Amino acid sequence: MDEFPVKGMDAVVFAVGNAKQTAHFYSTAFGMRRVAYRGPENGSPDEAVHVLESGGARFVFRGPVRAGTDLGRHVAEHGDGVVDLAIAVPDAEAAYRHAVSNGATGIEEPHVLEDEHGKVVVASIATYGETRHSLVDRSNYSGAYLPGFTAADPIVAPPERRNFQAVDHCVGNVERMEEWAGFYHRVMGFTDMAEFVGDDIATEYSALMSKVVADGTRKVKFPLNEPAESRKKSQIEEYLEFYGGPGVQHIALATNDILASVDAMRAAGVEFLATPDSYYQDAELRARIGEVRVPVEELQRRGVLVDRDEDGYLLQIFTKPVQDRPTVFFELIERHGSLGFGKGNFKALFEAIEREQALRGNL
Ligand code: TYF
Ligand code: FE
Repeated sequence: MDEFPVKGMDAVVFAVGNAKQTAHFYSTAFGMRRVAYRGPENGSPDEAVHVLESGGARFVFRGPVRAGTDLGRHVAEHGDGVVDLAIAVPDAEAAYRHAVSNGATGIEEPHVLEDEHGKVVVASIATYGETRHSLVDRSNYSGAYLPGFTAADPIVAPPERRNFQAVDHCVGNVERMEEWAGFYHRVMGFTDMAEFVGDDIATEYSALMSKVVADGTRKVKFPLNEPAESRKKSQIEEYLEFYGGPGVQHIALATNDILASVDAMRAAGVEFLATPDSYYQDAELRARIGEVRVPVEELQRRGVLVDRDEDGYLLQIFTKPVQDRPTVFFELIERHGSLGFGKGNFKALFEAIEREQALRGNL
């Protein structure tokens, strides 16, 4: 029996300086639809919260409305960032008890939120840095998000085609990868996935170590990065310095047409990392990736990366950081069988990240 059953990601919750404008950006640039709101108008005097969706992916943006709040302190310290990787569970009470009895720090005891649309049970535990995991059971709820929120109109008419339909994985930058992998093993019964970047690769070009923990069904996947010694300053070191400690580095969003999504998001002003033409001309890579669903020239035109393993292939591309600080960014990923994370692309990807790091004067 699964000791910590999960249903998937419930939401990615961000703390931001201005939730109203952030909700606008994710509506117009990411093509998300606003579905719910809570703020001073409906019983939340200290913060405004906008809830946006794209298929099964749900982002929640919290912004301080007045001076002197802890949310405002969080934003001042870390900049815009992720405060909660909320996990959907079938039993929040049982999940919380399991976590806490295995060493997790409880933040919120299980409690019931109720309104005319039903009830939601929520609890939360601490993870790396100031990040938390809420454990959410919304199986008896039909409202827009949570009790206390009202349904809200989209900010702009959402595009006919979604740019993404689910959260594929959520990556944390930490100081001690093994310690946090152990936390997920112990507290949530997660296990390691095959992808592992150790010291060997680290010193060559990546300046990081990385491993992936996931629940038994592989619906919730959390890669964890740790800075590694190298000639240059690690991109993870840069994150830790500018975020002010451990936190969420990137959110990968699953799409079924990465070409259309990149085109739409780029046209709306989202900046993606560039991939040099040499990547696509590399004979070894061309041989390894074989046939994919579109001509390689289509990938090259947009800078989309390809990786293949024994199960299939994946297409992926990364945005530049989406706020002034070089911290949180996004990935679009289109999977065709592969369960990996693009290990074959690490060299090209990390070189692209380092070009940006150098432009910022942080390499
Ligand atoms: O999630 C992953 O593992 C991939 C690759 O700093 C990656 O998206 C790993 C580390 C990193 C950026 C991307
Ligand atoms: Fe990723």
